[in-house]
Amino acid sequence: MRKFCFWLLVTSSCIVGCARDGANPKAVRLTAAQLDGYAGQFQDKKNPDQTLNFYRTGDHLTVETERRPPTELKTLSATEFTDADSSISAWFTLGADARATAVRTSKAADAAVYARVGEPVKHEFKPYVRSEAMVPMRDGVKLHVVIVRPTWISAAIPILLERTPYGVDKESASSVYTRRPELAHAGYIFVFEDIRGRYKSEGSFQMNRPLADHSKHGAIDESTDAYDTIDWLVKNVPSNNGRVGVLGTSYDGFTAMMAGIDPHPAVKAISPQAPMINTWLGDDFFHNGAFRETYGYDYGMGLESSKENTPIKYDKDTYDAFLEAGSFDALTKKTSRPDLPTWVAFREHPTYDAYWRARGVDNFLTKLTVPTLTVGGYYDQEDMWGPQTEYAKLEPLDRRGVNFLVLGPWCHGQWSATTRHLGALDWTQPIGDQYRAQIEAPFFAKYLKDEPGFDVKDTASYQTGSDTWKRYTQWPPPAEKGTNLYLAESGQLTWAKPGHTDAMAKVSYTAEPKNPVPYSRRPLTATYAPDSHWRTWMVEDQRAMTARPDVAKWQTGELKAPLTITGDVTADIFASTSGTDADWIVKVIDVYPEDDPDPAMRGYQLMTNAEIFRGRYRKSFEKPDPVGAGELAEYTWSLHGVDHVFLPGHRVMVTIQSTWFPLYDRNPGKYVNNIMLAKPDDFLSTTETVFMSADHPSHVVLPVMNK
Ligand code: PG9
Repeated sequence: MRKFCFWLLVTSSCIVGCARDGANPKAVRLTAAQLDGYAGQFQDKKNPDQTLNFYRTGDHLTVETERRPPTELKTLSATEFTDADSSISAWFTLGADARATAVRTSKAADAAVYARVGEPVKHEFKPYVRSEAMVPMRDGVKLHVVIVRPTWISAAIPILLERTPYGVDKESASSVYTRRPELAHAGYIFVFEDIRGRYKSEGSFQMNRPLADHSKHGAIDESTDAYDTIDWLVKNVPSNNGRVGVLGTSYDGFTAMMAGIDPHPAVKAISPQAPMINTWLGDDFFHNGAFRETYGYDYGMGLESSKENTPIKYDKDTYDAFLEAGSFDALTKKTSRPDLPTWVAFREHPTYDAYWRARGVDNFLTKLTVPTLTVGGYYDQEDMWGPQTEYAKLEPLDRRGVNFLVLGPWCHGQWSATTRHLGALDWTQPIGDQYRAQIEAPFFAKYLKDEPGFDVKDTASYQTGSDTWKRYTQWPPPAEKGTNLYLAESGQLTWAKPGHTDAMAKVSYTAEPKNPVPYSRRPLTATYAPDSHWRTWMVEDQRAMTARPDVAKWQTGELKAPLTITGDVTADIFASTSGTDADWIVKVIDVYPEDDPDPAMRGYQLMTNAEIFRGRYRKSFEKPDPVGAGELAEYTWSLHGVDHVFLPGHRVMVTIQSTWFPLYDRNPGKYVNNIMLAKPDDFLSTTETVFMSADHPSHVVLPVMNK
């Protein structure tokens, strides 16, 4: 979900809603001399690209950054300041001479501390003017747009459109510089639209509205709404050059993609970033049939309880809340709105049926209409599948060489932030800033303004481990074969195929629905709660999970040379269950050495790939069927793309488990027609067995570049 949070864009510590504690803070007055004591440039040592500049303007303290125009702050106490809508908070530490030595933007214990490094630096922010309009669609419904237009450019310039369900009222010159600094400095007409049925737009909202049959007169969907909006914009917004780019992240990435289907002729480029492409196969709501329970619950309530975003709260650890409720159905029925349309869809359409197929954008990508820059994160906790699949669908249709992909080790949408980190992961450089300045801005400059500078031929990827940007002529890069890494006895991983019989080579563990494996350290909160670790759980140290008896694990010895994997990883597992259904979760993990030069990373277990497969769908996603108790079946599924170097001294670990809670609902272990409605008695403790024999050689397929 896209949130408007200034600090998020400059820091990585704040997740959402950075408003200070307590309501209606009162302003107090400080003298000019006191305020001058806060002046300076402050730098986060861990993220040196992040600087905050404070200085006095009249009787106020003002803050600005490279990407945030000057904003006057209210004084709350001798050390605390906030802005008009409490979205910015600053807590200063003062030295003996009453001058600020450091500032924090959050009271959280792990919040970044910015140390004073010099005099404040001022930046140039050229002026934009903001206006609003209601734009008529072909069926008479009017959609609300905010238009932010540069007043410092006299020539006709292109439009950049973003269509969102998250509200556009806060968009302004300041938000444009904050969210898209490079594009704002380059000069575009920015247009933000509330999609149908959201915030100030008319009509009714439909989650991931399916593509309509465009040959039918009056049919509407996100593609036609984009078309009608663009038609109106090019005719009504002064000084536009008749060229439009459409971009956005996540839901807005989906709407950007939809603008590229049967596009208006003025659309010259699109950039779907972390686009939701198919919410049953691999994006937000299900992965390979396993239901993303907390996310489905929170997101459905967040978007469908009203026209505006609804914040979600739990009064306990969500692990306990979902466990005690028993099933998704039971939990939703405890609320006053069990009838939210997406919740009803989860209950009534647990399999990949016509309902979900109609919402799968991948099913409709039959043409590459305009230059397309797709962006995705290897650690995207919401829409990792979408970008990789969308690019792969469009690639064979690309006759002009205009299908581009950028992948990096980002969490959902993190390329918009200025940071070098995701959780404990240190990329050593500000790769989001680099992507925006060196790829995104030149992409739009090329296709909307005919300017030189865009040099991506096909794919750009930030490779972890080596910490370098790579360019590839296609994704996955050609001429590399997958290499099988086999699960072997005594917890070994071997490149050689095992030779043992089934009877000798197997490992069993118990899947216990009463005590499922948590996906992240507890306590767990609402997805977007201020203290949530939703953004970073994919890079969390896995040691607490892999130490559990219900997680089977295998690892290589210490690597003598770097092992580079670039491309798609696949799990190919032979397994049986004592029940009649089971989930299989395979993780590939980079185990850092105990003597790693970085003390924080000693023994760290970093997931590079992970994915779930729900056993009942092993033959078909449309027609699930029970697994025979003891049936030895082969399960093959994608663990997605990766670009990572396991360094010498590290080990590769593979783990298998059968619960991943409450990220995914619990598989009862007993085949029930609709897991959403499973009753407490349906949940069985089952024994899962993984085979490692010559006939049934469970393995992962790694796209090894240099073994
Ligand atoms: N991942 C969010 C989403 C997109 C589409 C459908 C459902 C959820 C989002 O961040 O917008």
